[in-house]
Amino acid sequence: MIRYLTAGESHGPELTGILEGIPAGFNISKKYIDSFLQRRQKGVGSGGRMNIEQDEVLISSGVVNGVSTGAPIALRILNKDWKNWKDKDIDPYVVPRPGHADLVGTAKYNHEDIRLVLERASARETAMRTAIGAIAAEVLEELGIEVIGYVSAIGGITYQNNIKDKIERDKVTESDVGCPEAATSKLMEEEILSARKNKDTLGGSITCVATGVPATIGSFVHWDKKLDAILAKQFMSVQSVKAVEIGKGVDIAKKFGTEVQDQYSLDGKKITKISNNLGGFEGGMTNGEELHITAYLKPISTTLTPISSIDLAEKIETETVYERSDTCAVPRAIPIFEAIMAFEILNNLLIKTGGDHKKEITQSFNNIPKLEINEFKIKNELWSMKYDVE
Ligand code: EPS
Repeated sequence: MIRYLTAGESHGPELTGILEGIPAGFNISKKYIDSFLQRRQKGVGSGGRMNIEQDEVLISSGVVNGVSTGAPIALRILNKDWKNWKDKDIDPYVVPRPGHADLVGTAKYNHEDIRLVLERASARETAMRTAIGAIAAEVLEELGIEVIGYVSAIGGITYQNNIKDKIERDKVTESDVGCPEAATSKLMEEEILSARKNKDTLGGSITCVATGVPATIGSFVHWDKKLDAILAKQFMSVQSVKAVEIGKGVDIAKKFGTEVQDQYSLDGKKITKISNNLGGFEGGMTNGEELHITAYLKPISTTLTPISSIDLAEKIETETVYERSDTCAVPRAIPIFEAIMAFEILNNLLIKTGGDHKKEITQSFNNIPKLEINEFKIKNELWSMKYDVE
């Protein structure tokens, strides 16, 4: 229902995006999008580039007087660093960083300098994906749906919480590493600072929680309609991500069935669950619980300490040469995951509701099943399965 394309190089003039399919009548504000972009630039572990960029979005079509018109939305984010690059004699870049797209990307496109790969492979590209998803997040807010991300691990320091604990956005924002618990935040910050001191890099994990998402979004009838699978693909597509977990997926794989199923009970007319180990999905569909997804990011490939590589020009073994980068990109990546999660929730919600204008969408939204016992039309009588196969 909604789709987008992005373009832009990390040190080129600008990032460009086109978002199509946002229905008419929703408030879309530059201020709201900019708040996502600003959060993407903050956090302990950021590199020197973030002192240069103060990202803001320019909306040049599809939103008039602050309201979506239904037409494609065109977005631009200017790269302030461009002025430092446009007249520069750029040093050759001939030693690929293991773990980055450098080596394979250069072979794939037959480039004569590795920089052409890193320019597009760079996580700078996520600025535009964040802006696009922020629009989806603003639309979802009008329907009472919110996505909150937080840092759940930095290196070996993990924030241990219960999946039923409520995550408060203020606590996440107050923390310089994006972890809602002050004591763990401090340990995470120390871990990043120590990695920087040791000329190394660190990864970690970000968990996103979506509240207010109705049940029955996504589908079990075909593999490419399963919403948990769609979200896993989206999360996986963010630079550095090497694993994605839905709910407590990793833990429950080690336990018995009777220990981990989110068993049903009745709360008046409502069917509720005693736990949420499955992170809000059953059979690829939302089940009315909070959605929980965690992305695990590897440490950044650009390390201040040289590691073994190959000089592709001289064709000899050598060591990597340092290129300015972040020590740990996890804290500032929170809004990226919030944005892409919001995008796919909205996309799949619109597949369900249809509609070109907010009014139509709100009406169908209110008709989505609430998993109340009276909604079920189960007959409880004998029946047969007949097909025309003979
Ligand atoms: C990145 C390298 C750094 C990061 C960059 C991602 O950029 P630069 O090479 O200009 O120092 O700061 O992230 C961003 C610029 C951004 O906006 O997120 C990389 O190689 O992936």
